[in-house]
Amino acid sequence: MKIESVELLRVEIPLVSPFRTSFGTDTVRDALLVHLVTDIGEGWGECVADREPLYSAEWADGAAIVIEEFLLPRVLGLASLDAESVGPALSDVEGHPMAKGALEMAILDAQLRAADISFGEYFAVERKHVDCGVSIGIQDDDARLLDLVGGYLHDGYRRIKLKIEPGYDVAPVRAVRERFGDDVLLQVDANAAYTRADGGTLAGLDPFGLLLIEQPLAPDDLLGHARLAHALRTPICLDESITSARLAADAIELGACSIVNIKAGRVGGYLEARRVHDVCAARGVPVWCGGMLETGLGRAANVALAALPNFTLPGDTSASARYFTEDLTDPFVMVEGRLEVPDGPGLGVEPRPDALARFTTARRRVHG
Ligand code: SMG
Ligand code: MG
Repeated sequence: MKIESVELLRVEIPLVSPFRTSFGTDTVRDALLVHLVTDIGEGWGECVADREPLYSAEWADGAAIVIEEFLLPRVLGLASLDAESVGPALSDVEGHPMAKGALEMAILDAQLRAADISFGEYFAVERKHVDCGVSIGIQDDDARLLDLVGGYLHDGYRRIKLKIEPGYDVAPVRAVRERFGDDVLLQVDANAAYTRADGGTLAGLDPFGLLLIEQPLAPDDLLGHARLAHALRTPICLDESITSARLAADAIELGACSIVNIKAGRVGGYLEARRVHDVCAARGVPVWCGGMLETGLGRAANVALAALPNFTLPGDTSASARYFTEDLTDPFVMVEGRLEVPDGPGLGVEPRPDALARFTTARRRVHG
């Protein structure tokens, strides 16, 4: 494949309600998109970097610069380009997995559309549907939280995740358990808001039968997570810490986690994400698909990835309506708590031209 032109777009899509985590509040999904035109057809990539470097070190403006100045020239310099050659071509650039992942996704999409193969077929998945969970932001009061949880359970979501932070942890979990009972699959995500000194507080979650606690401590604190895993009954799941398949293998061997959240952008793309899946599967560690408030483009790829066999827990792969009144693509609609794996060529979805025109805040041709 030969890249003829590359455009970087920014789209801003309002969220149906603010999404508050331990590190900040999002009211819109401000996404960087990569649009390729190649000699075999077009491809789309979505970068999951947020507007500010709060979830991780990357941010959308920075990712655009890195793609234009450092990643694209390496890919354009390849004698023979396909998705498999992207990771090795970019490996001398330190970090920036979300920028790398977005470019690789666009190239993979172009490659698969041209070959009439879906992302799911490329991953060799067998499932046609994936189970949906939903991630609920930090709420100002219990009444609002319980309303939200009740609404999502009524919609059919198969697992509830509550965002937590110091001072907002045991109480919301207790409130949800008291109202909705012990059968609801329930988990929490701290986004690294606790320290090694908080073991006692986190042990307070043990009586509630949670599926897991996600990323309680700092991303680089594998030892702290391993100690915590020994001290708690609730399984530890890592998100921010897992930046590669090798890191996943190390974290498992160190006892720092017994479940892994997989996000392609965090590990440099869907090919490395599949390798994370494989190392976890080989070690008997279940995985689930994380989310970064993706538009329908990223969601399509996530849903395909989540159909791999070791994704045995419901993911943060919610329906479009959980995020947006109107998605960039045709919406992902949940039926009986599941989303269908797209089966069209490539991502199987594309931006609707009218939605793209309305949501685009900036676009710049960086090649061709
Ligand atoms: O896409 O449903 C979604 C969001 C899921 O909670 C979610 N993501 O740490 O797992 C996580 C957070 C990070 C994104 S915050 C903007
Ligand atoms: Mg998380």
